[in-house]
Amino acid sequence: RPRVPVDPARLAKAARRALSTEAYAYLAGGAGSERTQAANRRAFERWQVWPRPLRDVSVRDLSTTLLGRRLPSPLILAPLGVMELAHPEADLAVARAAASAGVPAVLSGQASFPMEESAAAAPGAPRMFQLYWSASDELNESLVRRAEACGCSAIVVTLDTHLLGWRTRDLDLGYLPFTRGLGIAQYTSDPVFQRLVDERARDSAPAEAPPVRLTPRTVAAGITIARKGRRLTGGGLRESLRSPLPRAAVETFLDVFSTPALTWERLARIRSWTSLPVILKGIVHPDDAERTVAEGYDGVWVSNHGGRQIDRSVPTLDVLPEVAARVSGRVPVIVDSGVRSGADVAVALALGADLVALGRPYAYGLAVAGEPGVAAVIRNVLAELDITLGLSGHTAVSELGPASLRRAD
Ligand code: HOC
Repeated sequence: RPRVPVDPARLAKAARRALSTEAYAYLAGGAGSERTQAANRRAFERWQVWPRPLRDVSVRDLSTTLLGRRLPSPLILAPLGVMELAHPEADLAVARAAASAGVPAVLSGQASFPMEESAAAAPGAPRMFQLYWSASDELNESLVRRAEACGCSAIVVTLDTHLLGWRTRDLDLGYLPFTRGLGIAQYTSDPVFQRLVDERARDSAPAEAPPVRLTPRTVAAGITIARKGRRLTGGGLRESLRSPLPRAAVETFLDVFSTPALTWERLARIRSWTSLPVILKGIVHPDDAERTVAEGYDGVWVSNHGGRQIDRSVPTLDVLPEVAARVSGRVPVIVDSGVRSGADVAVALALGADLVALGRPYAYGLAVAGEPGVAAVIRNVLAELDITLGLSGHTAVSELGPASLRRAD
């Protein structure tokens, strides 16, 4: 079994070695000159844990609650798309590893497996669904209803991707994932999406072309080929796109994905589709956090999409205290972007987060060793959080606060 480095920098290097150039670029890359990614990390570097010894910390409690559910720790897995780039078992491996640790997984809207398959891979495990609000509200409704049916306990609406960011690494490499039909399994397994593809194919295919028949397994030949090996092979994938079937699906996806017209008013339609709690992800301004609560949503997720959407965006850790000051105690505050370790989790909690979401490190664990790799990364982050808690003189994550930290000069 491949060794999964404990050190976050060595873990990223091991993932780079395990992946094709395109796959690593997609997972590791950010927007523009990747200044937001760097700023996310710098924001963590500005804080130091301020230890208080001689307190009895022999019993420590990492547990917390989210929307009325007790969780073993404040860690959750952020939704990451196109995980088949990292490993053939993709979302299924992630769902299993998260379930073994009791860590909630947020099933990605850009997943490589339909949400029902991820749910079946980890029955009873805590899970949520990430909705990218597409141009078709009929499709959005269908995705939300499927999420409810497969046991998701909340819908996380991602609000920072209404236009795809300027991803320089992907642009230079030809945008492999989305031009080749990867990461669109939630759509291709959806009856509304199938109908949209059928309509598109009918309009554009020659009369003698076979009728379009989509199944989660067959729609994008690219997906099937990518699952056969760890490394993506360009020739086979390009060949597969000669078929009208994946092309129609990919084109339909690209048609509906961007929704720059989304507003607070339109977002409110989600309330007629589900009674599940709705968490808004991509909130970085305190006024938007305030409005999230005023409009009756159930959680604020402070995120800049891991620095993947805007170059020079505000670092999430810098705005977290201002957001938390406005909404803490009324709705849960979740934060992501730049979290690499258990000590990072402790800092984010001390600055006002109720839960902290981990992204790239678990994708790297997946790339290096599949499900055990994800499990190892989760284990390491939680172990370091526990040690940081104890060494700084706390017995519970709820004790972490501004007094636990000192701002670096
Ligand atoms: C063309 C659709 O969250 C990412 C993901 C997925 C974005 C959807 C792109 O890469 O950050």
